[in-house]
Amino acid sequence: MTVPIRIALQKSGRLSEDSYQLFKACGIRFDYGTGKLKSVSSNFPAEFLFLRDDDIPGYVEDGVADLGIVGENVAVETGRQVTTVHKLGFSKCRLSIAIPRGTVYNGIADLQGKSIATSYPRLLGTYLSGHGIVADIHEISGSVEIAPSIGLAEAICDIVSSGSTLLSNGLKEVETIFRSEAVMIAHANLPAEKQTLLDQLLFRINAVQAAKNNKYIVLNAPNNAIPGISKLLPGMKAPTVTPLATEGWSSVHSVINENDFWENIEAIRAAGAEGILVMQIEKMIN
Ligand code: PRT
Ligand code: ZN
Repeated sequence: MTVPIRIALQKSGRLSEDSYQLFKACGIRFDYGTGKLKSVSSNFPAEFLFLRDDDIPGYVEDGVADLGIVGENVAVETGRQVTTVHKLGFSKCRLSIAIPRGTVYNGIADLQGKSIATSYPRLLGTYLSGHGIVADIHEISGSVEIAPSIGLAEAICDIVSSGSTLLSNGLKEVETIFRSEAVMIAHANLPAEKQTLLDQLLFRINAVQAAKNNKYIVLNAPNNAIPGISKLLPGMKAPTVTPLATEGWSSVHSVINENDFWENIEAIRAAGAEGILVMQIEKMIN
């Protein structure tokens, strides 16, 4: 019998829902959000543990869990010996230094000798020493953004997403020290059978992510426009071109990348395409 792979997920927080949705899109079913601390998948050899995100790297390092999903900020800050096996593309944010809005800032040298409150002393310390800055780092575990207004520190270093928390606390972002997204981390020495399960999981995750990053496109064009359009739509190998019932016309089927979709679609229209349909792809396997 296969020993299940143990996967640690955040119990409740910014990573939880997207982590669950990722496994769901990979066809892996398990009970989630029931308040339980552990759940066994009904259709994949996996067991899920629901924990606080800060504890996940430690559990993975110790081998209590084989895999975990955390923000890169947490993975690096905890300093645990784990392997980052995949970037997951959600919970994107940045770790930034911010100061009161009215304070003049000419560059990082202005932070020399300043007091900075943060929950990320390791990441901040590495960044500052890399820039030759010695500052007084105050480690606090929450509500970092109020530190300057209560006189605890002259600056802060905290996670920023939209920037609205900084704005509403009268702060301005002056240095971005780290960019983060959710990552899958793994125990450093997985036994062979667990590595096989991880490979199966990564195969599914790649298919789901590729599908998310691409769209299926169908269009009609006069035959003389097909070579030009095909160049713009290379697809997975080459586009599928089939004749239309109307003489001299063809239909082109391909995939188009989500990132530069609007730019490319203009070029495709200019090359002679019409009747363009764009559809979501559920899974994409190269
Ligand atoms: O309870 P547990 O310890 O498990 O959760 P937590 O409260 O420590 O973490 P949680 O759920 O808040 O965040 C989990 C992870 O999500 C973080 O480690 C980041 O990798 C990522 N993430 C993405 C964020 C944000 N966006 C974010 N906006 N983590 C925190 N914030 C906070 C930030 O600390 C600040 O207070 O949101 C505020 C800033 O947001 P904006 O939009 O106002 O800029
Ligand atoms: Zn946490």
